[in-house]
Amino acid sequence: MKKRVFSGIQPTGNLHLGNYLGAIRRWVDAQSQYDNLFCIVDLHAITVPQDPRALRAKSREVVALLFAAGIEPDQSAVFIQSHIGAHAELAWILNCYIPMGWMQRMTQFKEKSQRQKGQVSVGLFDYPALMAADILLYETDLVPVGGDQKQHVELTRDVAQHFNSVYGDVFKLPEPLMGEVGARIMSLDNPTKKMSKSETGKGHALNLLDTPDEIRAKIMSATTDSLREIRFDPDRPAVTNLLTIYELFSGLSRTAIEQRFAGKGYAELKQELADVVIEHLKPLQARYRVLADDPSHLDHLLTEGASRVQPIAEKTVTRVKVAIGLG
Ligand code: ATP
Ligand code: LTN
Repeated sequence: MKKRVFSGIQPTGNLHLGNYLGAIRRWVDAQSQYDNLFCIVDLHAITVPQDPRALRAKSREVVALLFAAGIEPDQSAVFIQSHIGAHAELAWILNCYIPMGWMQRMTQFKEKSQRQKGQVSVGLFDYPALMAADILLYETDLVPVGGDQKQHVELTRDVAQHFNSVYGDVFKLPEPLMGEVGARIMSLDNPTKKMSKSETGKGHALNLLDTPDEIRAKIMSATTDSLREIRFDPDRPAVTNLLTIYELFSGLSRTAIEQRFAGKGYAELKQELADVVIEHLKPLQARYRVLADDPSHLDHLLTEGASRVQPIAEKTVTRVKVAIGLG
């Protein structure tokens, strides 16, 4: 029996290199080892205001990008969260077992609620309960995510443990799965912030669907420091971020990379970085265009994904209801 992997991605903004290197590429590389479920989390997306048409279009775009990046329908079920009613149902139940204090500690909520210009919704505060439901519904073993989501997976474990201690063995405890390199790709214009879909500044993120010219322009104007030497150094986040992206795309070792750029300047590093990023994204973008041109095929893949996961989700909800005395 293969271990089960579950992960989610929000259909908001533009997918960027942080999403790709921290999450999607790792899902693709490991998919043959696992039983994989990948969910487009549109119910999470509505924790902040969304335009209805854009949201539906983005969900399809993300699905097409996942397949274009190499997710294989025969190894991985890809589905949309709102197509499976059990996510919201279990989230409500878990809500009632999560102390307010646990939620108040979540750093993502603190950051996102500060950024929110209008009202902050209860849903944004409750986001981790829905994420816990996503994971626990499918008896997930492993949750491959970027470093920003580790705290949410830990909360998921905590609520599962708490629940099991009261009601017996209802939930399986999941583990987060993170890469050593690339778990936190930083913004190009501010290397103290993670690259994020919700930041809209022009030079902030490298998006998977950016044209070669856009990629090169963004990399060439990325922030650096005033030192000369090109090397990996945690005290120099800007150059280390560029080198990390280079490392992940080139497959070279850190020593080899530092040797390659010894005595060279930032302009050369940036040119070479732009070359590898553009080269790597070219086939992905070509596959994306083919998939995006065939919406009925995408819908077919989504229906198939949903029908594979639905029975697993229903079984869990039934077990939970029986355990707590509902119905
Ligand atoms: P937002 O910042 O608007 O919340 P996001 O860019 O974090 O969005 P998500 O859809 O929430 O995007 O994340 C999808 C996956 O990408 C998650 O596994 C997340 O951990 C990972 N991820 C997001 N940003 C980065 C980053 N800068 N570096 C590495 N992984 C990341
Ligand atoms: N919160 C995650 C997206 C997400 C997720 C999940 C990831 C929703 N449900 C379940 C892993 C498992 C994010 O913002 N990246």
